[in-house]
Order: sequence, then structure tokens, then C-alpha cells
Amino acid sequence: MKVKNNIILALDVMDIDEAITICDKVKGQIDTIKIGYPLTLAVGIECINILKEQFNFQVICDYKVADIDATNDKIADITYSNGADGLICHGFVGEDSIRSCLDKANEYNRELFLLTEMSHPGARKFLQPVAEDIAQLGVDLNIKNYVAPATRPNRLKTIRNIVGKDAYIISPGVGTQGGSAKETLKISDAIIVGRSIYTSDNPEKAVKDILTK
Ligand code: OMP
Repeated sequence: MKVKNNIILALDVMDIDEAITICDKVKGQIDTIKIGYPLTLAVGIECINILKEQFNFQVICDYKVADIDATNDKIADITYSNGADGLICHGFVGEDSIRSCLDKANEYNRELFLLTEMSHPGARKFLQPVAEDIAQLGVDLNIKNYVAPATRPNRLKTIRNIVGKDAYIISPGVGTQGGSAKETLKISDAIIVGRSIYTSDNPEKAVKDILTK
């Protein structure tokens, strides 16, 4: 996936008018939006196509899919069939669950992002010990796209070393969670930023500020 300015906006607002207002302000600098449960549950899955049609954005659905294979298959199918360009799935659920998302991504010719280690402090306890195995499983399954944390550059490097230089890594945790855009982009292909942009009085300037820090 090619992402303008290597920055993805995490649009975790819960109102479509607010979402559209923010998108309108950043559309010159950003062409890829990540939406998750906040916007989807508040507005409905049609929010994918609303944003695509109005702004011509690429939309990554962050549904952190983490169920058995049969259920993942349904979640991935409804997400891609509603226009998602990408979908994020969890890796800890194992090979069969990941494979069902990957098969759907291939069927629709869209992207699947495998979440390895998460960015928040709580991830240290359960996810960090298995993150390298998750990344290796992704490689074994021929997965091209990964999510790995901007909050821990050393861990990000370790995951990069496992998935290889040709893999595409997107990293959340820049800004509010403490990660630096510049340091992260030395290792990752794109950063994911939410609150630092969408809570700003001047989202356009916030994007500029993030990219220069
Ligand atoms: P801010 O912390 O507001 O910049 O938002 C970060 C975004 O990335 C949110 O949408 C999170 O749900 C998401 N995220 C993480 O923060 N950490 C992770 O480990 C993974 C994700 C994600 O999968 O996008």
C-alpha cells in the first residue's frame, strides 16, 4: 500500500459529521484513514464508503479480528465487501484464524495487516513474549503487511528484522502515546496517528508538526 506522506490518520471519532470535518481539513496531506470500532459502531459499516466516495481515501479497517477461522472469515468478508482497502487482524489467535483473513484479502485483492506487538503498556505482559513468533508466523504465511509499535523502537527493530526489509510495517503510538514520527519512520514504512490530529484545533498544522518531529 502506498500512503501519502507515510502517515495514516486513526479516525477514532464517533460522529460522521465530525469525521468528515476532520477529513476535509487534512485531505491535502493525508490519503489513508484507519477506522475502527468507535466510528463503525457509531455510524455503521457504510462509513467506509462515505469516506472513500467523499475524499477518495484508502480505508484500513482496524477491527483487530481475533476469532476462530469460521468467524474471522465472515468478519473479513463483510469488511472487504463494504469497500475496505485493508483490514487489521490479530496474530495471537494462530495460523487458522489468520489464514481465513488472508484468504479473504486475496479473494478481494485487498490488503491484510497482521498485528504483532501492541503499543500500549499492557501489551508487555501477554503480547510481547509472543510477538516475535507472531511476526515469524506472518512471514511463513507470506504476509506482506504488519502493525508494530512506535512506542518501543527496539521492539519495532526486532520485528522489522524478522519480517524483512520488503515487508510493509505501519506503526501506531506516535504523538499521544509518546512515540516519535522521525525515529519510527527510520524503521517503519508509515505511522498511524489519531488523537494528536483529531483532537487538535488545527488538524492540518498538527499533521505538519508531527511530520517534522
Ligand atoms: P492515538 O494513540 O490516538 O494516536 O491512536 C492510535 C491508534 O492506533 C488507535 O486507533 C489505536 O486503536 C491503534 N493502535 C494502537 O494504538 N496500538 C496498537 O498496538 C495497535 C493499534 C492498531 O491496530 O491500529
